[in-house]
Amino acid sequence: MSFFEELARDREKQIMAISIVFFVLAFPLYFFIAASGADGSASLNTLDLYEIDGEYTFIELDAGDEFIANGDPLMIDDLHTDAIDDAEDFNIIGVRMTMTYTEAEQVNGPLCSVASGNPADDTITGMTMHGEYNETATGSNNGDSGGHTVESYWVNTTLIDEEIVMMTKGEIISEIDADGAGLGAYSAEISVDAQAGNTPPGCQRSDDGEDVTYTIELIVFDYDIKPFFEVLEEL
Ligand SMILES: [Ca+2]
Ligand SMILES: [Ca+2]
Repeated sequence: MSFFEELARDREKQIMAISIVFFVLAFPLYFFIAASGADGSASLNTLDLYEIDGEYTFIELDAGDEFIANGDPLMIDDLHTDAIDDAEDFNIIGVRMTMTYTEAEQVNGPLCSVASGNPADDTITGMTMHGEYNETATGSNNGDSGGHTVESYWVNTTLIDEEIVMMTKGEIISEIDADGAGLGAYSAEISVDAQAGNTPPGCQRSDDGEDVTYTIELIVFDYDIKPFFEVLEEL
């Protein structure tokens, strides 16, 4: 009786043959999957030279133009990333508030048309707040006009500024990926410390505050971490 005739009759041999075929197919597949999995985690944990290739974009969260009275801060509350479509898909690494302002002082007196003096600088302070991350920056209108920006980050921007780093891919991601830290509530505050300028005889100056135009934007950083040698090959 030939092997195949035996196989056709013997149930035990049939099971054995099926098992052999199964293992012959399954083992290479198993090792292939195991190897590719090991490779993936190895690239995350292997110390190597990498280039961080990224791009900044800004998403407006709020904007306005308000007269802010001296010593009476403007509170900007109730800002939330829920108002932004697909916010959870963005790597929100920080927030920035840009402020621009002019100078308006009132002059009053019989001799103002002769000599009205000069305005004095106002100090404008902006603060952004998001969870535990608060940042403050101060600017001056220099008695005329001006502007300044306050920026707050919750990732390592120093690393972003480096062109080539010697780290593991996992470490780089943990430093530059916000991992959801940019989601949630935001608020801001702008205050004006107004100063009235000098007053020649017969003319008075007063300064009630200042008109401030502001924009609050989320800072989004899209990145790609490339092995440095791959970058070299591209050149
Ligand atoms: Ca002033
Ligand atoms: Ca003013």
